[in-house]
Amino acid sequence: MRTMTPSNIGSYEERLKDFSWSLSEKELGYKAGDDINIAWHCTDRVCKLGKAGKTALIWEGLGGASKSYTFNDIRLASNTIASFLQGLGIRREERVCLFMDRIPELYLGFLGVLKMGGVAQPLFSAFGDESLLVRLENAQTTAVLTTRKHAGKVRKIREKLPHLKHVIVVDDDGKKPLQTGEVAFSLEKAEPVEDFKAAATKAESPSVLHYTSGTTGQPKGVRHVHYSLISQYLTAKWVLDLQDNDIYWCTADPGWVTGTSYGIIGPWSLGVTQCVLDAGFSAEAWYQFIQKHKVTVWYSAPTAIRSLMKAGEEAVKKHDLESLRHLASVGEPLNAEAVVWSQRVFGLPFHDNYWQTETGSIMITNLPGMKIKPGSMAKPFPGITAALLDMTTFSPMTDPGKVGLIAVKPGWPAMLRGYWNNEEAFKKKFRDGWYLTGDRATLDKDGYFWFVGRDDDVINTAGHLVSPFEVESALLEHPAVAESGVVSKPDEINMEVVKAFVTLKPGNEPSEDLKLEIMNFIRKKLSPLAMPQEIEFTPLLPKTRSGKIMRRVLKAKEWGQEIGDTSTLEND
Ligand code: 6R9
Repeated sequence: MRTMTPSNIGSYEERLKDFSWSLSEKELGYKAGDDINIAWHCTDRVCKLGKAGKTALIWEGLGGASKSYTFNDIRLASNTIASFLQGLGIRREERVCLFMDRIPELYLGFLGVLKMGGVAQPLFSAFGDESLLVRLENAQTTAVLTTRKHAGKVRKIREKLPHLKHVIVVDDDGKKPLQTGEVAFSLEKAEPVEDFKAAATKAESPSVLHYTSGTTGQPKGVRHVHYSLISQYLTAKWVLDLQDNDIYWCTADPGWVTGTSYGIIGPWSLGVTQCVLDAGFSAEAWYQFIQKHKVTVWYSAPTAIRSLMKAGEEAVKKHDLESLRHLASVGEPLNAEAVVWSQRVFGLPFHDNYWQTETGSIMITNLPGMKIKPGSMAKPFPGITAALLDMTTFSPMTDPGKVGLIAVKPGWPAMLRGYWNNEEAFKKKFRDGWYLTGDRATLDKDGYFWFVGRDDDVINTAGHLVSPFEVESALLEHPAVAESGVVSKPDEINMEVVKAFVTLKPGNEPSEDLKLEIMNFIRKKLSPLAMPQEIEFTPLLPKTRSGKIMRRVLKAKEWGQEIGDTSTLEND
C-alpha cells in the first residue's frame, strides 16, 4: 500500500495570497546583494545543513555499471573539477561546454564549472560535429569537457574554433596519445580538493547557456544567471513535491533544460537523492530501474509516456512500482489519454507542467492537490503572472475557449537574460510589458490553461484555427495509434487542411481499412473542420533530442519547402 504524505505546497489558494519569491530566498539563506552560486548551494550548503553523508546521486550505466555519491562526494568532486579548470587558466564567465553521455562527470562537471564562475554549456552528446560547431562558435566557447567516445567530433572542428583553448578528456586511459591542446583529467586519480572557495558570483552573474531545441529556425543560446536558483528551488519543492526521503528520477538529458533545472539544480539544492540512468529508452529497463531504486518521484516527458503506453500494460504488471508517489511531465502537451492511462496502470496521474528553456523554471502546472483535468496544463505557479493575449490587440483576455497567445509578466527569477549574441531575437520576445512564449492556448471558466500549439504549428483552415494537439489527442485514443504528428497541407479552397502522420502500436498493419476506421473513430470526437483530410502511416516521426515531434519537418514536406535547421533532429 502506498503511504500518502502531505504535499509541500499545501493549499494553492493559500500560497497565492501573499506569495513572494523572498520565501524561496529565505529558505536558501539568500539576501539581496549576497553572493549566490548554484554549485555552492547544491553541494557545500547541503553538507553544512547536515546532509554530507546522504546519497546525492545513484548512477547506472549501460551493462549494469553503477556508482553512488554522497553530498560530500559531489562537493569534493565539484571542488576538484573547479580547481582543475581554474588551474588551466579558464576565467570566470568563460563558456565551458559539457559534451558527454550521462556519466557522473557530466553532472559533477556542470557543478564544477559553475563553482569556478564559468558558464556551463551542456550539449547533447549525440550531436554530430556540425551541430557542435554551430553552438561552440556562437558561444565562443573556451573549453570542452568530453570523453574519448566524443572527442573525435571536437577534433574534426577544432581548427574552425579559434576561441577553443582547452579540450579536456575526462576518461583518458592513456592508451591513445591525446592531441595537442587536449588534456586528460580523471576524477578517480585526481587529488580531491577539500577546500575550494566557490566563485563569489552574484544574482545576475551568468550561469548556464542552453541552446534551444530549435523546433523552429536556428538554435539560440539562452542565457541564464545564478539567481535562477530561486525559481528552480521552489518549483522543484512545490511542483515535484521533493521531500527529504524521496528517491527522485528525472529522465531528461542535461543537454535539455529539464535535465539541468530539474535534473541537477532543483533536486540537489533541496538536498534530495536523485538517480540517473544512462541508457536509451526501453520500457522494461525503465520499470526495472524504478523497482530497483524504489523511485518515489518521477519526472518525464510525453514522448516517453506514449512509448510506455505503446509497450503496454503487461510490462507494468511485471514490476513492483509501489514506491512511486508523484509523477510529472513536461516538454510537449500531455494528451488526456496519457493521464487517464497512467492513473489506471500506476494508480497515479502524470501531472503536466509547462515551461521553456527561456523561462528556466516551471510556469503553468498541475500542482499536487489541484483538481486534474486531463489534457490541461492547469494554472500558473504562484508568483507567475501568466495570461492569454488577444492575437491582434495583444491585450489580456479571459473569454473561455478563445485561442490566445501565452504570455508571462517578466520578473520571475529564472527568466532568460538574453539570447547569446542575438539581442534582436531577444527583443522580439517582449511586447507591451509581456514576455511572449510563442505558444497558443485557451482558458476555461476555472482559469485552467489548455495548450493549442506553437504559433507556427497551429493550422488555419478556411479561417478556423485547428489545434494539432487536439487532433493528435483524439487519434491517440484509438487503440491502434501509438503517436501522431498533425500538420497543415496546402489546399486550393481552404488554403490549409489537416493532415495526420500516424505511427501504429505493435501488432497493427497499415491499411486503407484501418485509415477509414481511425477516421470514423475520431469523427465522433472532433469538429468537422478539425478532421484530417488525409492520414499517412509512417514508421517513425521526426523528433528533437528532447522528444518533441518536429511538425515543421512534416509540414515542410507537404508544402515543398526547405526543412531548415535539423541539427536537433533525433534520428538524423
Ligand atoms: C521545458 C521545455 C519549450 C516548448 C514550449 C511548448 C512545448 C513544453 C509543454 C509544452 C504543451 C506542456 N511544451 N511543455 N507544450 N504542454 N506541458 O520543454 O523547454 O525545450 O525550450 O521547449 O515546448 O511549445 O514552448 P523547451
